[in-house]
Amino acid sequence: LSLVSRIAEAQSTNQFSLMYQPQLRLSDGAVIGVEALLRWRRPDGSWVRPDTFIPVAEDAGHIVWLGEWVLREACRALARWHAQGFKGLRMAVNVSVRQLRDDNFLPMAERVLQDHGVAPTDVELEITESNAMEDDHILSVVQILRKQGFSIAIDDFGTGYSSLSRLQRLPASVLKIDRAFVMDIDSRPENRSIAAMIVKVGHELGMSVLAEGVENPQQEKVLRDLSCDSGQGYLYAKPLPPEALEVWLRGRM
Ligand code: G
Ligand code: G
Ligand code: G
Ligand code: MN
Ligand code: NA
Repeated sequence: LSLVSRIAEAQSTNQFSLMYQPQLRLSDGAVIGVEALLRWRRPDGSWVRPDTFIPVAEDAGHIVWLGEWVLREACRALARWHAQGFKGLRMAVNVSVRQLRDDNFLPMAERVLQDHGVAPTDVELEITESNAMEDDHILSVVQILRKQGFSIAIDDFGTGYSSLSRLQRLPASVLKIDRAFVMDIDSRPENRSIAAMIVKVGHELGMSVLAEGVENPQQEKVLRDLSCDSGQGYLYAKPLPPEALEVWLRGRM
């Protein structure tokens, strides 16, 4: 059985779940949100990595319904956490460009949020920058989402297809520094310089900048010195199942 055909079967037998990783403001350590990360666990207990199955789901178009499930599941969790008193918590959800290309994306997103009583301002859509973002149709969809109040984050910035000209055209509110540049930020001056440049460019364009993959206090200190706004990584918490995230939040918020 091919991976593609196993994706639909995995959905119907509840093999997909979401893990949540906290995002913190660096100036005071306040929890600003969580990122929902899709996980696939097979009946034999083994995990299929997202880097393996998401590109396949994108190519086959499965990401359209799978992404809708992710948004619904994440909104359901967020509504519950708001009701539990974690006010102001935001939910970041990864969205593939393939989903934005789907004619039904805007009405789908509106309906899913309404169903769960979640406001667009509580949701951040993380989009990995790619060539497809040159596309005028994609740009107009992103503009509409911004007008509706969604926050837009550019994921994995600094790798792949990133370009400064494209960044200027994108109505994004958050820039996420790829963890490749955060990794050796306390020991490699080149990485520190690249991170410093990304923070500067982000702020010049009116964006908030978030560092991915913060693993130790030394990296956190460098990022704070560079005026990076927020961070996410194993230093604070790894991606957690919902129950474990609730326990973590109770100790923090
Ligand atoms: O958490 P992890 O490093 O395993 O995630 C690997 C990649 O999978 C990340 O870069 C992330 O952008 C992507 N990813 C995780 N969850 C989702 C999702 O729900 N939708 C999409 N499109 N990508 C996701
Ligand atoms: O107005 P807009 O939704 O684009 O702003 C998105 C976020 O980016 C807001 O939370 C805002 O506070 C933040 N932001 C905008 N400009 C700057 C800046 O120059 N520095 C910092 N640290 N944050 C900024
Ligand atoms: O969507 P994005 O590409 O940002 O996905 C983040 C990925 O990075 C997830 O797969 C998550 O498991 C992983 N991750 C999160 N925090 C850390 C960290 O501190 N170190 C490392 N090595 N990976 C991390
Ligand atoms: Mn992401
Ligand atoms: Na990503």
